[in-house]
Amino acid sequence: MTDRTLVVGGALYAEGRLLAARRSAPAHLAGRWELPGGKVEPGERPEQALVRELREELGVEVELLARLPGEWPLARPGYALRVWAAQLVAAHPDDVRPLEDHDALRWLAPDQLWDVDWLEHDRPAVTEAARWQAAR
Ligand code: 9L3
Ligand code: MG
Repeated sequence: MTDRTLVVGGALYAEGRLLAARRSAPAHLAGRWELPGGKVEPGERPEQALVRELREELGVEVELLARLPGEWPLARPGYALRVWAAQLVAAHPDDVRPLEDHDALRWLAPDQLWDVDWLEHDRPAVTEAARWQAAR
């Protein structure tokens, strides 16, 4: 039995750009940017949870490409973040909209990765995503 809660995030790429999503809630996270995703539910595999979260939050179907190496503790005690690189299935990046939990999206080119105010604990994941993309 573990009391650890796994949070999964997507490093979602389209046309060489990484999606950053600005949180609208809760208040202490609002305005900060993240790799979209959320909590794994009981009985769910992390990969399934990520596909579900990106469908709920962005209305998109995604294909997971690779688990990025690493797992990062989040500000909430007992929470840890794992991230997968992913790509859109049959959708254009301009058609992706924030449906819940976010109020803005940006597709960041490699030289724009640090233009947004990422949540502290997402920064190492963004670094890993950039490394993964550069090696592709
Ligand atoms: N969180 C941090 N970075 C991320 C994600 C998807 C989530 N890339 C944090 C914010 C919340 C917790 O994990 O404290 C649960 O996320 P959500 O279910 O509210 O998206
Ligand atoms: Mg979420």
